[in-house]
Amino acid sequence: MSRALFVGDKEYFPGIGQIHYEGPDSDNPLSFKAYDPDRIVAGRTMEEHLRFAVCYWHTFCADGADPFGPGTRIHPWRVSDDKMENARSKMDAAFEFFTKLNVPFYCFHDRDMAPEGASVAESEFNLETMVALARERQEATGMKLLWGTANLFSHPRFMNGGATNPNFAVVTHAGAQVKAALDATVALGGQNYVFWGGREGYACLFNTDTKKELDHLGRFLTMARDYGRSIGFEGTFLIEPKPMEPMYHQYDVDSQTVIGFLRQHGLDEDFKLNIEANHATLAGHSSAHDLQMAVDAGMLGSVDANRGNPQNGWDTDQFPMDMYDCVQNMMVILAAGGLGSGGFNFDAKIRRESTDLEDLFLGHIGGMDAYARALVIADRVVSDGKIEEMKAARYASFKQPDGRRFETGGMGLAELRDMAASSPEPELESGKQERVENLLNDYMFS
Ligand code: XUL
Ligand code: CO
Repeated sequence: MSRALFVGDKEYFPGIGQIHYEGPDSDNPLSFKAYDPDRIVAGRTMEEHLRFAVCYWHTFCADGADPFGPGTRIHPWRVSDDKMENARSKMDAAFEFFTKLNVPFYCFHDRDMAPEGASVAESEFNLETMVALARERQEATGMKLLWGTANLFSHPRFMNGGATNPNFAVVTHAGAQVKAALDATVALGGQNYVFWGGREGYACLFNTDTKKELDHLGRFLTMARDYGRSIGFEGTFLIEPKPMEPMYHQYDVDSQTVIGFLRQHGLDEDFKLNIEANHATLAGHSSAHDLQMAVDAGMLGSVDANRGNPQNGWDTDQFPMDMYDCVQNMMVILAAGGLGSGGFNFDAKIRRESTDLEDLFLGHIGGMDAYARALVIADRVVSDGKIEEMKAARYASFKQPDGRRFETGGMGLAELRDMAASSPEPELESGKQERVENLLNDYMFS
């Protein structure tokens, strides 16, 4: 059954139809060259593997404004001075975009979808009103919600943080927003709920009680978990690590920091990680590293797919297109058995200088094709098994009886010492880094 590509009498992206797979030989920029939703790779369709999501904030809210100048893009869904009327037209534009792009999922912050009101109750009412409309649109289009979240960083009251704010009165507002955003996520059948630290961090150690703030964060997340479960949220709670921006120090620095925090607070059964490529690079890691750390802990939840700019450390949120990064990320994800209830959310924005409405499509098409290509290449790497075999061979000594005994706790430090003393100097064993890197190029380009 073919579905209407937009609702009502206004089409926000005229002249653009549904984007289809046309293959690598097509010269139509508004087509997929690699992303073929029904193509089977490693036993699943591309759509099932990649579970692409469009984010509301960069795509429909951000107009290109930066600290040096105002927005450059005109949003045709800004139709009046009435904020709720704009929220409705924005939603129509959003669902038209989702349908035309042919993605299965979307993600939103409460404030992306519904404007803040003059009171907590009015903000809740605004969100409930928009959620009711989103539900209708989801039913009409088949779109699903990958995750919802609350914006605890834009309003001036959150300048010193939300859950970690030194002022309890602000913490209550953070609680009110997260409660409403959880209600919204459940009402929309959201498969996950995300906490990104926002301003959960600090600027100056002299005026900050870090222990207290981190304890408050643990308490707050526990309350959110308990509330979510009490209203029937069965999905995964996700924390999205980021080391800085906007705060000088953010508490959720990287995968390993967050994993330790979740375990310390007994939250590791309900929470996993949402790894954003550009956040990992801000932390001085590759995104594949942060993904691997999450996989090793059994806590990989979802991905915010984007990239930074290699020339600076900022969170530039560009669309992914660096194939080495995409392939390395997909290798980790595929070897781990996939993303489960997570997906690839494009937390990415087109550049300030990209001012055509069509550019929103081009950015997403490029990102989707990049990860579709990466999936095919990663499948080649993983199913061939050569790189994995080389990795395993480096640890072969732990398959021998003494190595096994060391791993399983059957040995003390003194015995370890005696073995060193009674054995010849270990032979140098090459890590063969160049060999595996060359192999990766072979998989990518031959
Ligand atoms: C900010 C960021 C957020 C989260 C959701 O850097 O990544 O958009 O993904 O709050
Ligand atoms: Co993000």
